[in-house]
Amino acid sequence: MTAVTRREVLRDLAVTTAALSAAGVAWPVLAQDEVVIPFTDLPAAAPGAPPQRMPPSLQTFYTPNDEFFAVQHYAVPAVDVATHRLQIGGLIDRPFELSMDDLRKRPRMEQVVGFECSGNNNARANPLVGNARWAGTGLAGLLRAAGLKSTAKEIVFFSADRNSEEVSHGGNVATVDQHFARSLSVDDAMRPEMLLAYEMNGAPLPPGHGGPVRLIVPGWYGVANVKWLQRIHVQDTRFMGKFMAREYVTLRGTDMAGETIWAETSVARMRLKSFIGRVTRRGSICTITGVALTDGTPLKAVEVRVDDGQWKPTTLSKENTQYSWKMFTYTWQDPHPGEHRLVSRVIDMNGAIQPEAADPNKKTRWENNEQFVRRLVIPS
Ligand SMILES: Nc1nc2c(c(=O)[nH]1)N[C@H]1C(S)=C(S)[C@@H](COP(=O)(O)O)O[C@H]1N2
Ligand SMILES: [Mo]
Repeated sequence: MTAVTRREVLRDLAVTTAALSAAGVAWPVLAQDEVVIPFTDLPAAAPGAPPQRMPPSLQTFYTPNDEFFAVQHYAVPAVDVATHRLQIGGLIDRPFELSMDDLRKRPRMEQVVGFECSGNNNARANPLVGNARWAGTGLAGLLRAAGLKSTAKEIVFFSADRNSEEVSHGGNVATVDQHFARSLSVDDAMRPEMLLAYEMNGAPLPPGHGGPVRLIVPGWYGVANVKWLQRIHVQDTRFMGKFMAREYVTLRGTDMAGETIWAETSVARMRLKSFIGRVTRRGSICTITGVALTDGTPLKAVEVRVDDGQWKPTTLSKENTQYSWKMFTYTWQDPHPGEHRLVSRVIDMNGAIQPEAADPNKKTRWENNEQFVRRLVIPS
């Protein structure tokens, strides 16, 4: 994939990834006689480009920091670790600010969290996904120390990155400077898994991934994980910022007592999803590897189907945790030479099944979770 192709993934978003520049360098770790079988459902690599290497490479459970995708809507802001302050204010008893040293002195918490950008889609083979071990301090403890007032309803997370935005409502147009910001309800923000992260896979959080400190909201789509966190503001009204109420909004029709009601919702918890990302061959045995994503609801199974065969159970990685991506493998014995179709589906504890096709009642481009049929050719 070229940078241009990747940029098209999200059209108006600035998508960068170190994996692109490293594409010719970081090769899959393969056993001596093991080869990667390329998918034929992807656009062909440009002449001279390294052979197909789709992110996620799925070679490892933890995505290396320099291969983890990055999405930002504005320029990466220059944040000085030594002077950076995280400010907490609004409807709290004790407004305060914290240096990075202050944050590091607070109780340490680690979480393995995998997420995808809600703009991922099968047509582009879902490259915007990763899994990492994040470390920092719990959000709930910090909010408790601040003392939420009884009127507090919503917690807003403002970043250091900002841009001039034209805002138009009711015929009035204003151009103002706005920070990237997202919010959580008090109930969501107080959940024990919410994390203010300053480390990624054991290293200080890299600037490209929101360093020195970002919010990690396990089980939610990427957009919730506010990078370059600067200000936490507690308020008693709904936050209506660009990335809550104008962008990252899904329009969906739902049946309510026999009538289709069209409603818009802010992108939030991840929908049940899985996809195959890698097939390798060693002699007569192929290994199919993929990942599943959930909102934290425990899984029942991930299944794989080859061509028109039965759905077969896969093996789930022992490293999977509640909020990690769920890696799975399936051993495909003696595949016949020729063209094949491979597809996966995930089923959760409540019996919900990843849908086969896109929801015809979803009219917007976020939150795609339909099954992804992969194609490849087994050489004779
Ligand atoms: N401050 C800030 N945080 C942000 C964004 C941004 O543009 N600015 N993009 C969001 C989106 S859309 C995604 S998918 C994730 C990507 O996180 P990553 O770049 O570490 O992969 O960051 C989120 N946090
Ligand atoms: Mo995103």
